[in-house]
Amino acid sequence: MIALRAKNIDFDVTYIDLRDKPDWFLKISPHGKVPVLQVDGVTLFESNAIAEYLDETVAPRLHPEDALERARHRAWTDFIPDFAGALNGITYSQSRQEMEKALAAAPAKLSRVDYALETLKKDGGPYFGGDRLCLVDAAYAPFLQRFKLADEILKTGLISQFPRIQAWSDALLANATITGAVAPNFLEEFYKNLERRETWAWQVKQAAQAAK
Ligand SMILES: N[C@@H](CCC(=O)N[C@@H](CS)C(=O)NCC(=O)O)C(=O)O
Repeated sequence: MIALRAKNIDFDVTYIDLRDKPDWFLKISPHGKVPVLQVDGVTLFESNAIAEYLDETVAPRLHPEDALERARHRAWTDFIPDFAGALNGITYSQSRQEMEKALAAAPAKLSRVDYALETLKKDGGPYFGGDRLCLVDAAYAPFLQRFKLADEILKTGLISQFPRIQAWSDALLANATITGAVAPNFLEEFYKNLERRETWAWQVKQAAQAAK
């Protein structure tokens, strides 16, 4: 969605209830996951494949022009499962103990991204590749966006331990191309998801509300 928006591409979006996936969706999504993109009757899946297809076919280019730099960007996009896993492990933990364990494990992953921001960032940022939004930004932003919400409740201060990631996150989450790429009921659904998954974050949120 971020890549589509960054390139001003006309598109229709259908949101899927992932707890009740429609048959038509299960037929086109090989592993039953979102996102999928349909182009001229062809279905693409996997965020990175979709983003790269869009990048190769519609201007402006979001990946670096230089092949070596592009490969490094791709590598950092491939690191997403580690990064997202570290943040999601905290967000969706179900007890204080589980949350603290995930919190203790996260810096090992975040410090890698912090290092990448230090070594790859050109022209002082604010984005991963310099002053223009790139595909690495588009790939990491959704996880930073959700973690920010969770951490408003959990108050771990994790991201602030990594000033470069903090600055990056602040820049990404101040960008309307990114913040506008979520469903209209995103906030409500995010909190409902915390509740459904019986997360520690939800318990903390409830306790804070009860104490008011
Ligand atoms: N590697 C895939 C991961 C996609 C993914 O995990 N999607 C999640 C939502 S963010 C999903 O559809 N989960 C539903 C499920 O696993 O049933 C990608 O980047 O497209």
